[in-house]
This record gives sequence, C-alpha cells and structure tokens, in this order.
Amino acid sequence: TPPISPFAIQFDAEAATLTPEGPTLTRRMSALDGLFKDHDAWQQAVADGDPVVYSVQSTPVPEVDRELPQSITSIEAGTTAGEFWMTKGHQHPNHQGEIYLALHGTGGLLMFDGTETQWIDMVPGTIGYIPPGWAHRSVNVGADPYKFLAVYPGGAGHDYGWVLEHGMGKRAYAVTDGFELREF
Ligand code: PAN
Ligand code: ZN
Repeated sequence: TPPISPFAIQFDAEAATLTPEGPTLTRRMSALDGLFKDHDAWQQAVADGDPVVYSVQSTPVPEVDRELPQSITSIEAGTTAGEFWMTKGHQHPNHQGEIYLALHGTGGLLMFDGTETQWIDMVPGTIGYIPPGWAHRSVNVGADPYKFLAVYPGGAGHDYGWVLEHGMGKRAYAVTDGFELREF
C-alpha cells in the first residue's frame, strides 16, 4: 500500500456519511451463519430474500499498521426469532482499542473478554470505548436503522472465528418495552 497524504474527510453526522468514500461492505443475512441462536429461523430468513442486515462505509484510509481508518456502520432494524439484528462481531487479534460514536437510532455495544460481558447503551452522541482484548458486536435495539462511526488502528485486524468459538456471553432480545439481555 502506498503512503497516504493528509486529506480532509467531510463527516455529515445527520446523514451518517463520510466523504470521500472508500470501500463499502454489505452483509446480508447469509453472512451471519452460526451467529443467531435460532439456526432454523436464520435459515428461513436467508431463504426469504436474504435481507441486508448491515453495511459498512469506509474512507480511503487503508487497514494497515499505524494508519487510523474510520467507517460508518448502518444496521437495519429487525429481529430473527426475537433476537435483534446485529453485526457479526470480532476480536482484534493484535488486541488494540477502538472507539464508536453513535449517530442515529438506538443501539448497543456488546463486549466480551472471554469471561465477562459488558453492554453500553448507544444513542446519538454516545462514545463507546472498546478496550484492547474485548470482542465487540453492535446491536440495533430500535425501530430505525442504528448508525455509528468507528475509528480503529489499521493494524488491528478482524478475527471473526474468535466469536464463533467463544460466543459473546449474552444476546439481545426484543421484549415489549425494549430489549433484554439473555445468556448466550
Ligand atoms: C467496525 C466493524 C463494523 C462491522 O468497523 O467492523 O461495525 O462489524 P463486523 O466487522 O463485526 O462485521 C469495527 O469494529 N472495526 O474494527
Ligand atoms: Zn473492531
């Protein structure tokens, strides 16, 4: 990767966009294999049109050591067998920290260090801090898309297998007055 020159990024918090745009990643339901508690319901949702669950819009900052990439994730509103839609979740293999800034909607930042689970309620203006060594997943617990800005070390890496192996400790389910965390 060639070195990157200083540049300005236009951050529109209202529209939840970053300009200039880098790559956009779209994850449909089929990409969340093995993550929802109810596998049959997940399979049914894949068969019923495989909806987009979330997308991640990056800037042109590369994911390499010592760079500081940013992205905006938008998670659609929805549930699968009562479990709120969420990101896959990952661990940074190099155990580096990260911050999330909530922009729109109502979400949660679920973190798991292999033993303990932590949950941060995320509403516009909340910065959630993810310390090194904590796997993290974002959950949309509202009726609107949940959107947040992430800023993370370019060399952090994304280990998705860790979550498949260890889980996230808790899951967020829809209840009449919001959400409830239940044992994994
Ligand atoms: C975020 C996440 C983003 C999508 O930018 O990568 O929200 O979640 P998954 O990567 O779990 O699919 C981040 O934490 N970067 O390190
Ligand atoms: Zn991360």
